[in-house]
Amino acid sequence: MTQTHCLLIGAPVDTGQRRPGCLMGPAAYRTAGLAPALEALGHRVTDLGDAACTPVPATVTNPAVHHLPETLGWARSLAAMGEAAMAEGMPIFLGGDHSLSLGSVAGVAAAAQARGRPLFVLWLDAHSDFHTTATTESGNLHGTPVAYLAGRDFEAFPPFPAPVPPENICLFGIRSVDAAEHAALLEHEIAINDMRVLDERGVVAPLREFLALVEEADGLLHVSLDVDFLDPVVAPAVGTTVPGGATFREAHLVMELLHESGRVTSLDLVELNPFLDERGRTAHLMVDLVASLMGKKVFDRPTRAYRGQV
Ligand code: Z70
Ligand code: MN
Ligand code: MN
Ligand code: MN
Repeated sequence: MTQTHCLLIGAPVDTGQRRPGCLMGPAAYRTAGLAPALEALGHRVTDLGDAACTPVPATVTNPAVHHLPETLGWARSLAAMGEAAMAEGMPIFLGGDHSLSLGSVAGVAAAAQARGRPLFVLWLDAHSDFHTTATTESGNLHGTPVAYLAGRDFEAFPPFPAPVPPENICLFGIRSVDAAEHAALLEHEIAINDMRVLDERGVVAPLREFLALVEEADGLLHVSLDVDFLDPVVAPAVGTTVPGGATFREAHLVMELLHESGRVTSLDLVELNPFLDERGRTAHLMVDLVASLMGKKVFDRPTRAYRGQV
């Protein structure tokens, strides 16, 4: 099995929404044994510790937006750490709320651009996170990173390095979209695999279609895994639970297909709120999912099935 150098980047970001607790995320992943789980699969792990935040003074027109200087500060430091880590191996960002992706994906995109490789983004989430600083009504910047990485107008933030073309973005699992996001998504050629699609087609066909595009373009693939992609029955440790999410088995299958693709070059783990967890079960599930993404499986295929070959 190929060994990956995994670089863990703690991102205790709590400013992209209003419920305290996500800042405990990196500690929860470490406590749940993320590093040993990766090492058990033969990977090399370097824990870079937690990023720091120096607030960046700034304002935007929309008065709803809150904690802008802090969120900008996190984005700046995470982009720098992410870009540097891409030169060493595979950055894994331990969130922290989803506003951390305003930085993580920017750093990854800068690294991809420097290598002359196209970047693809798989967004595993209940939400489309397609607000701009101008359209968000909640003012919660965790609802904005897809718009930023797609290159939409974004006040106060540095221009996104090499915006990701809409055809390279895949939203997967979404089931909560605000009106302004809905209207904007219709204007972009972003693949939208909402729950209606996944119920009808399952997770395999739509994911394989997207992975085929990555393969064809010889692209790098960033995966952003929001805990609320999962059904709250199996993953209760999130601020806003949205019913009807991915099951335990669907989520593992997605991770196994991603591993088989051999294309994933960076990963965000976001929105875990350990304060809302039940005896660490959500943190442990997230660690298990990362293990599946990094090659953990019951058997190597093909195996003998009852009367025939799989
Ligand atoms: C809504 C907003 C959101 C969670 C992302 C929700 C955004 N679209 N919520 N992740 N839990 O406020 O912009
Ligand atoms: Mn999200
Ligand atoms: Mn979400
Ligand atoms: Mn969320």
